[in-house]
Parts: sequence; C-alpha cells; structure tokens
Amino acid sequence: LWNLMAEYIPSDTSTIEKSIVAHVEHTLARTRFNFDKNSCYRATAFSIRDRLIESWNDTQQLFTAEDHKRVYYLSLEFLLGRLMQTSLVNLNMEGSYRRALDDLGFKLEELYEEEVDPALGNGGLGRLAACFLDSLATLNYPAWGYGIRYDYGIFRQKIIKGYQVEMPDYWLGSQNPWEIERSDVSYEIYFGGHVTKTNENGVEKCLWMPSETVVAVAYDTPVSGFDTFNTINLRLWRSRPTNEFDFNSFNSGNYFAAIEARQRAEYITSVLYPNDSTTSGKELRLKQQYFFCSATVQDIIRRFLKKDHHWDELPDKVAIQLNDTHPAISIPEMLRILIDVYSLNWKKAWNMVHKIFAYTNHTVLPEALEKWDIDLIGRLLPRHLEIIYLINFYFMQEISEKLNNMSNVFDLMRDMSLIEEGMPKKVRMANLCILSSHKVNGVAKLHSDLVKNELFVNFHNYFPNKFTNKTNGVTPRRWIHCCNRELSDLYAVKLGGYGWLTDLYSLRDLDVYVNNQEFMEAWRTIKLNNKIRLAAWVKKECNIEIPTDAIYDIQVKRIHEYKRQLMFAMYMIYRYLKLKKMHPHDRIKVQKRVFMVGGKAAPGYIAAKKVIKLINSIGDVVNNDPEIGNTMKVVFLPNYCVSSAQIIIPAADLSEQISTAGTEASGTGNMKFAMNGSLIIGTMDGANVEIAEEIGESNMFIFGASVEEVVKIRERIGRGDYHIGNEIREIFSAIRDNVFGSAKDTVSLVEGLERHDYYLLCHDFFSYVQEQERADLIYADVENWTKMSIRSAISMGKFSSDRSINEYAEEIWEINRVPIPA
Ligand code: DL6
Repeated sequence: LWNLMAEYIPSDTSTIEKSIVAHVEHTLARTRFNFDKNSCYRATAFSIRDRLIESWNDTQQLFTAEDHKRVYYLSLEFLLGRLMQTSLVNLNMEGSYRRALDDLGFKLEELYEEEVDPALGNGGLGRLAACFLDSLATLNYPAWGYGIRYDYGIFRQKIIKGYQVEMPDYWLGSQNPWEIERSDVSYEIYFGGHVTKTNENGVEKCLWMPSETVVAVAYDTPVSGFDTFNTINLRLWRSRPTNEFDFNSFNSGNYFAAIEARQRAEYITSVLYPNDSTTSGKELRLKQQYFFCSATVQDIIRRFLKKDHHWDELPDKVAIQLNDTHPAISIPEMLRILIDVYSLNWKKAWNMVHKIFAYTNHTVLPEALEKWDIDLIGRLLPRHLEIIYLINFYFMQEISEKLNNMSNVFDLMRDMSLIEEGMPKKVRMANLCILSSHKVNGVAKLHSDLVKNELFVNFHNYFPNKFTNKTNGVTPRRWIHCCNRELSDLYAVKLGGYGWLTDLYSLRDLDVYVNNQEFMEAWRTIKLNNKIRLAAWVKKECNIEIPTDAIYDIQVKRIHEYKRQLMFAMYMIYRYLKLKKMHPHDRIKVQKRVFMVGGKAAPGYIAAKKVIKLINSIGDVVNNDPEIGNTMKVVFLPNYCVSSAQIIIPAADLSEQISTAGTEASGTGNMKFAMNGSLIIGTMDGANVEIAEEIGESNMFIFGASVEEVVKIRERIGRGDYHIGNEIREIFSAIRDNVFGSAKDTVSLVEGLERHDYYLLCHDFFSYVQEQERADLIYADVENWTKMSIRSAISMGKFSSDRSINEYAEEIWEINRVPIPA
C-alpha cells in the first residue's frame, strides 16, 4: 500500500489546476470564471492541504500500526510562520504549482504574500518549537506537537510618531486553510470547586468536584517533512462552552447570565500573552496552561489506551517534552488522571511520570522563572495543589534523610522545595519540572552550564546525571532554502543537488571555493540582490530610501534590556556625532552604514518601549540630515515577524548578537544570520560561543566582558569604582539636550545607566566600538569580507535543528525513526 504513495499524490499541472479550481468553486463557493488573488491563495492552500492530508493520514496510520514510542512536544507557543511555501518545498511541488498557477493567471510568489503569518508565539522559544516540528517530520520521528489555538496571536506592532502601538492580531479573520477542526476530538476540562475524600477498601480516594467545566476542541495542522512522505501533526486546542444545560440560570430566568458564562469559556484561548511583566500571576494565563495541559494529557492517555496496553508500558510509549515551564501543570495532571481516574497507586504513577517527562529551560533571568501563588492554584486547581504538596512532601523527606549529615540541609531543602515560603506562598514551576523529569536541558553549552552551576546548583549536585545540554538549531529548509533561494541554488549547483538541506555539515565541502573568484562574485551578487529586496521592503513599509552599497547592520529580536538594543542605539549616536564633526572631504570616505532594528516590546515594558522611541528619533534626525546623506541611515523595521525575517536576514552584512554575557540562553537569530552569510558582531554569550568554535573566532567580531568578568564588574560598579568615559557622556548629553527627539521620552534610559548599569552597556561599549571599526576596515577589503562570510555560512552545519532533534531523540526521548516506506 505504501508503494502507491507516489502516484497517489498527483503532481501534474493539469490535476493541480483542476484541484485549485474545484476549491474555488466548491470550498469557497466562488465562480471559477472570476476569482481574485486572495481566493486563489485560499483555493491553492486547500489544494495543497489535500495532498498533505493524504501523507498525514498515512503517517498517522503507520505510527498507530507500528506502535513505537512517540514524543509529544508541549509548547504554549508555536511561531509557525507562513505555511504555503514550506509545504510546497517539502512536498517537492513548488515547480508544478507554479506552472499550474501561471496557467490560471497567477504568480505563486504573489500568493505567498497573501498568507497571514500565524504568530502564535513571542519569539525564540516559539520559533524554536516550529523549527523542531519541521525537523521531527523531516527525520521521520513519531512525534506530535501540542499547543493552543489562540484567536489573537502576538500583537501587530505599529510605529506611530516613533512610539510602538499594539494592534490586535486576529489572524483567523480570513479563515485558516491549513487546519482541520476535529469536533469529534474534544475533552472536558474542569476548574475550581473542592476535593472530597472517600475510603475504598482501606484506600483513600480523592474526588475532585469542580465548579466550572469547559470543553477543549482539537484543531490539527499537518506538518510535512522535507524529502519524505512523513507528515506529522500539530494539535492546537480551542476552548468552547459545554453543551450542558445551565439549570441555575434557567430556574432564575437569567438567560443572559447563562450566555455570559458560556462566553467566558471561550476567553481561555482567546489571546496569547505577550511575555509581559504583567503576565505573572494572571489567572487567565494559569487557566490557559491547565486547559492546554489537561486536554493534551487526556488525549495522550486515550491514544495509549486504544492499543490495549498495560499501564507499565506507558513510559515505553510516551515521551513528553516541556518547552519551558509553561506546560508544567501537565505533571500533576498526569498524576491526577493515573491515580484518581485509573486508580494507580502513587509510587507506580510517580515512577512513570518521572520517566515520561523531560524539561527544557530557556532562560536564566530570575524574573522569567514562573511561580504561581498557592492561593490561585488552590482556587482553580485544588486537587493539583494537593498533588504538588505531596510530591514536595516526599521529596523533602528524602532530602532530609539522605543529607541529614550536612550542616546546611535546611538551606538545601528551602532552595529545592517546590514551595517558596513568603507572603504569598508560591509554587516554583521550574523546581516542579526538575524534580519530576528524568532529563533537564539548557539550550546552549554556556547556558546549560549556568543552569547547572548557578541557577539550579543544588538540584545539580543532588541529581548530577539529570542535567544535560541540547544546543538549539534552526531549520535550513525555511532559513536558507525558502528565504534565500539564490544561495540555496548556488549550493545545489556546486554540491550536485539539495542533499545538504538534510545534511548541513556537507556545506563544509564548499571550502574549496572560498578562494574561488567566480564563487565569490556569485556570493556577492546574491547578497546584493537580497539587499535590493530589503531596500524595496523598507521603502514600502517605512518610506525610507536606503542605499544598497552600505553595510547592512541589523539587530532583530524582542526588545529587552539584556539584549542591549540601547547599546546599539548608543553606537548609532556615537557614529553620527563623529560624522558631524568631520570635514565633508573626510566624511565621504567613511564606510556607509544602514543600521536596522526590529522587534516588539512587551506592552507593559516601559524601558523597552523607550528604546524603540529613541531609535526612531535617531532615524528622524540622521535620515533627514543633508550633511549625512547616504553615509548613515537608521531604520526601525516595524512588526518584526517570521515572514519579514525571511526578507531581512538574507540581506544582512553584519548581525548584532550583543547581549551581556550570561543572559541570552542561546539565540537562534545568530544562527539564521550566519547561515545567510552575515558576519556576527557579538559577545561570548549563548550559542555565539559555539558558533565561534565552528566558524572560527577570526570570522567574527567578538567583544565585551566574559561571563566570569561580568560578576566582578558588577561588583565594581556597585562600589562606585567605575567611570563612564567622555564619549559616552557626550552621547548621554545629546539625548538630554533633545538632539534625538524630546528628552522626556528617553532620558530615563540614560539615568538608568548612570544609576545602575546592570547589563554593562557602558563597560562593553568601548570594545564594541573597536570591533565596529574593525568591521568597517574589513568590509572595505571586499575579498576578505567575502571569504569571512563564505567561511561562516558553510561552517554552520552544527546549527541545523536536525542535529538538535537527533540529540533529543537519542539521549532524552529514546525514540526511533518511523519512515513511510518509499
Ligand atoms: O531556546 C529558544 C530561545 C533562546 O534561543 C533565547 O536565547 C531565549 O531567550 C528564548 N527564551 C525565551 C524565554 N521564554 N521563556 N521562558 O523565549 O528561548
């Protein structure tokens, strides 16, 4: 049966045309004689989805029949990006669809632009989850992703008079052709109420009597793999009201109260939280987490039980990866279901849970470590709070017995407890994850070391074998082949095909071309074409003309103090002030630069929003200064998202990866930029360290304090034993003197640095300037720059998400590949 697959998905132009036209007529109910671009996009998407569904059904059939262990990737965020192009590439049907659409009078590339960008994530963590799905499918692993189908993704960012304004992103407005609603797959999810205890044959039974019930309905999105028939599933949950009749409201004649209660159920999945300081402690956020976890765990257990398994087999069939602590409540949920619903005893249930779960930490910032008030958990999830207390009770008992000869045993207990004492008491979700998982990983070597030696040092001493590293990666299918087709084709010509897309290390074979003039020329032409494409985008989106013979120096990522966009802005001011002081004859000799920054600030993050305002104000001054002309431009790229990243990243000459050492867990933008031939100016932080190992430090512009130095410098700053140099004072004065917009908007940023420069912007500034100047010099030496660019791009093999996923599969999940036979 599997051998029929190839014929089963017809790829000839006329079949494709017919399927598109049939969808125009039957699915969209439009006349086939007259349909616009958007209708054509949707009909084409449905036609592609038909093909995905075939391979997806076969994949699921195979997974069920073979009954191998599966991994479930639980994430509150999946920043998928557009799906049409990647699906066609993966199905190897881009050419046939292009031809079919040409016949119908449409351009495939224009249809790509019609797709809304499903932005169900904040940034790195959500995009990593999407890259991982791509690799899981490509590598034929039996895997599913689980998440939430938010009605509103991350807000759309508008820049109005230089300020960030948040607009709702109702991405479902014009229908989502990629998903399949599964009204037949739904689960009841409970909240509130209380727990009663009964005694059954001497065993205490707990019965949760909830006060609120909602329903989780599944929406499935097929995720195709590259160069394989395997297509895995991303299951997203949507909250719906139950159909139960509300007797209380009926009896009191309150029809509207009954409707309101039903609407409240739908709020649960209405909006993605934008990673805000105001997020913590939000009741709706905890509801979202539990809603998602409960539906997912119920679904996993239902699938397991369909096969007539014995409970002991559960850890042999199920691996669950927690993408940060956001899905942590699935741990007590699984225990609750095993113990309260299926009557397993505590010990057995706990041993299984411990083998099933693994946890990835994505941040060392203490403020980002989730903690939930005991009162809130107790009110929403009373049975889960009991279970958390019980897990903690056994653990504390174990520590006090095992470590009773240590003088600091109480300190250790206090540090590792799942409960943080204080007013109010809180549950530490990271501690819950660490204790309940068999493996805990960071996302780059440096970060994993910090997790072990700083963040959770006592846990690491207690469970030394639990902690491991899994350095992040990104999918080369989207981040080279889809976003930089000319580069991909150049590789294919030189390497004899596209095999490198699933074996990124093989790009190393291009080493023989590093000194080849023709190759270098082709390399530069590709970069120039990508810059022309970005310049056109900037003109359209920002109405700013930028030269293409300048260094494109770009920082795109969420705006955060630790990522130090402010230091980048300080450099722009520094450079501008220097240019202004020059004689025009000297000024025209200066290397042209276009500085670009893109990224969203969480709506409640005032300092980050001020940085956006400052950069826009710098742009207003610099871009309109006739003395400066094209020597320097500053652009804030609005609404940074996956689809704009695909235009921005391939055009960069220099990418800013400048976080304070020890703060950026990994970064994945650094990988995408380097893969597209951009050089990195950066600190020894996160995955930059490993990138330097791979591509060679001489191909990067490295500056700034190391992790070890940061602590000492902070102490010095704390003692007041530190002087801000004159150059920085001049920058600060310019801001204060309203040179870059009204100081009332931005002066607090300066005051912040003068008061307590926690992220060491002023300290690192000088070495940063030096490296920026070195970049100018090397860029002027065209050949040298080209060689550095080629060397870094072809040395990025390690950073394919395929490598990361293989490591997770072998060392954490212990799963095998299950390919559909070719
Ligand atoms: O691991 C993916 C990504 C890293 O590359 C970034 O360095 C890190 O900042 C990001 N972390 C988050 C924080 N979320 N939480 N919790 O997005 O993860």
